[in-house]
Amino acid sequence: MRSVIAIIASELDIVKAIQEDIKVLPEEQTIMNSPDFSPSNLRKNVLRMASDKAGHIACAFSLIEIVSTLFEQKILKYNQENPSDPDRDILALSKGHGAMALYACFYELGWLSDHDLDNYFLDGSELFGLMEEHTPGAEISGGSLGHGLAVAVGIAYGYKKKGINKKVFCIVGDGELNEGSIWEALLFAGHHKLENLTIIVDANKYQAMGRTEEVLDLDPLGDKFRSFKFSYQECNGHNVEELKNNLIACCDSKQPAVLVARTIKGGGVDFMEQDNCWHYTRLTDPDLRKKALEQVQSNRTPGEKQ
Ligand SMILES: Cc1ncc(C[n+]2csc(CCOP(=O)(O)OP(=O)(O)O)c2C)c(N)n1
Ligand SMILES: [Mg+2]
Repeated sequence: MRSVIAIIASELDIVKAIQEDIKVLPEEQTIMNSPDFSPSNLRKNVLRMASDKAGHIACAFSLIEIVSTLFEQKILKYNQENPSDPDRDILALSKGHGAMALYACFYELGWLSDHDLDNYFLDGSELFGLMEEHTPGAEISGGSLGHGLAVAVGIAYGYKKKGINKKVFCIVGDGELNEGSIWEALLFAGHHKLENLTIIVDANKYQAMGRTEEVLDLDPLGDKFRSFKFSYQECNGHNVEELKNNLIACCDSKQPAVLVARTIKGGGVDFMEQDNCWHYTRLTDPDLRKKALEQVQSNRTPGEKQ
């Protein structure tokens, strides 16, 4: 049993951590693992988290190669030993309902524990179904769509003003681009020439209730971003090499940059790719769970015909 002093000391640590914006790592996270950011492994982590209890699986799956590239290719600067390292870059997941994709990476880095993964979305868990800022590695809370980009833009603006040489990445959904607040944040970023900002659009063509082009069409998206003074690129959002090259170009840009990553919602599991019900639906059927895990473990390329 832990002594009273140990408990008080650890609580003081937590208070200090909050004051200094340092996040406390799980106790068992003393030995640094070598992270496996392969898409297959990250999707496996997502399925473990979701199990039969959480939805938004398809929303996390379309993001997997994007987050894998950011971490594996070291496009994003981070310190595995300290998620709050002052020299780190910032990654803000504005489409916070895709949190499992990022939590899958944090688990690989040892920033989340086995207990965290297995209790995801359960009562009393530290990990809710959306992006939670108190989580080690999470920079913002996200879930109310359209807000995360404004926070990321504010951070990028602050860095630029103070001459701090750090990059800010923000991932938004294509449906999220329907939010008016997104366009206000873009206007501000373009006006202030925030070249330290890269926005990645997870362009999976769907949102919660249907196809984005039917709900509120974004076309012509390239013209819109360019007119807001952004450099604009597009690529296959499931191709790591393309993502890497385009993200490097975004970081080198002298303007704020946007990369539209064309993705498949539910990418990696064939029955999810064909049905937007997997936006919310939980994987309660054991046969479907088995099928999903088999496809993920076989490293099936999103969109590949069986
Ligand atoms: C302000 C706000 N309105 C509505 C919702 C409900 N909602 C959750 S996800 C979602 C669709 C988002 O679509 P998209 O950004 O394309 O993400 P995807 O699910 O395709 O990954 C909606 C409308 C929300 N979270 N926030
Ligand atoms: Mg979408």
